[in-house]
Amino acid sequence: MTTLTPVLTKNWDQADSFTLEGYEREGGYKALRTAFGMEPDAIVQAVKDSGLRGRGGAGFPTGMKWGFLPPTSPNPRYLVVNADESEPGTCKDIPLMMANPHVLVEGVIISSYAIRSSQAFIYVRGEVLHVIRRLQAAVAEAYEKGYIGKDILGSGYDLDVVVHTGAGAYICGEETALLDSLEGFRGQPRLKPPFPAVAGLYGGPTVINNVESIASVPSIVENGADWFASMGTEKSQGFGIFSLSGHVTRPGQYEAPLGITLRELLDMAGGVREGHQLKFWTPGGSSTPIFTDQHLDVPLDFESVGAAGSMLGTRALQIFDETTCVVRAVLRWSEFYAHESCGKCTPCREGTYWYKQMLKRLEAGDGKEEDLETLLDLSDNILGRSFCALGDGATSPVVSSIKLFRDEYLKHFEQGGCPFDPAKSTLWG
Ligand code: L3W
Ligand code: SF4
Repeated sequence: MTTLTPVLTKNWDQADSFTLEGYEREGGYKALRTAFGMEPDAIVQAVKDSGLRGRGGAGFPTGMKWGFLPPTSPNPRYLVVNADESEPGTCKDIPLMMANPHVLVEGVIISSYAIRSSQAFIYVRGEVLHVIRRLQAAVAEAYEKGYIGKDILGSGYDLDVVVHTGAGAYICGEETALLDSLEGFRGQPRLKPPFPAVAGLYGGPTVINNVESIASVPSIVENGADWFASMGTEKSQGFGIFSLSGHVTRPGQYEAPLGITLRELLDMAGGVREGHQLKFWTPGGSSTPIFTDQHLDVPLDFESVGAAGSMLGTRALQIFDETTCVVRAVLRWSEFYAHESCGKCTPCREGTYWYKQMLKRLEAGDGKEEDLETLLDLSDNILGRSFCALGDGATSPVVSSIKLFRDEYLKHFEQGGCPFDPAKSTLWG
């Protein structure tokens, strides 16, 4: 039986967990002192050896990404934290920054030192004003204590950290759109390569990592790469925050080793809401193909979820019981993608619009079986043909729901309307 491994979440139940005092009482900023006793390259090596993979969705090895920085460059190096959490269902970075902002700040300082950068940015989603204020306060406390600024702790190392707020566009969570936005332009993805590690912010070599990835670094420095690698699975090492939401008895954040199953997580969370059964769920947010109760025992690691036909993504486990109309859920997600499509490329700009139009019609019962083939054909013209991952992600709920719940789509046409009573599902307003 897998158990929880509270590291990033360990102090969340304390009233002052977000203050410098509360964080230091739990051993916070010890890792920073340890880090300054190490060569920067040794920290990069430790992160490589730990097996830490990006926690923002793609799972790219963090230490390897840091290793892509060119040894010399005429431009300064930057560290950028992607704190633009906006994926439907994804809700781990925002509570992490609210409850424990200093673990991110400590991670930023250590990571910047490791990659030899003297300027870091934390790019936060603009709507979460409470999080922005909390981060700004934590950064100010760290400046005052001498953890950020000139000659940090007498190490001779200087660092400045800026908390920058976005303006509420999901696309700015795509790393290169984020960079455009940070530079003051409209946020739209850039062509890759060059990857940001080579030419990123203001053309300088730039490491961009998710909040949770950077926040995991202090624990690796303090406890060692082997400690981190001893958790999780062979290729998906360490722990991660699993966010359970929707029709679950105790929704919330469950920090556990990668490889835990939904069945185990549901046991900890009191199960699906009383009197109901699991119908479908997302393993990693709305951009990952949906699963059903057939997938309760799939280990939630990058490889196993991939082999079962989805993606681990951001570990945003949205739980839907039998009262939920899958067509309606997919329509809601598709409306989101159509709204957030940045419009730069045709397959996504036009395709997400047509998804929305068609699904609206189908959900209302005004459709026929051939429409499902049209939806799949449309998906073929978006997936792999879009400029960035937003377009690809938009196809996931559509294609997977047709595959798993074709009969439910057909029922809508047969009955000339939605067979579900929206009042019975607590999810729809
Ligand atoms: C240097 C190379 N760097 C890859 C870097 C690249 C990036 C990272 C991963 O999408 C996914 C997406 C969403 N030299 C490199 C290299 N890199 N090759 O590695 O890159 P990539 O392209 O695999 O993924 P991505 O564009 O970062 C992220 C999925 O996550 N997702 C989204 C969640 C949304 C949020 C949110 O709301 N904030 O996290 C959920 O599943 O669909 O597949 O840094 O530069 N040769
Ligand atoms: Fe913009 Fe969508 Fe194309 Fe990405 S896939 S560049 S979000 S239009």
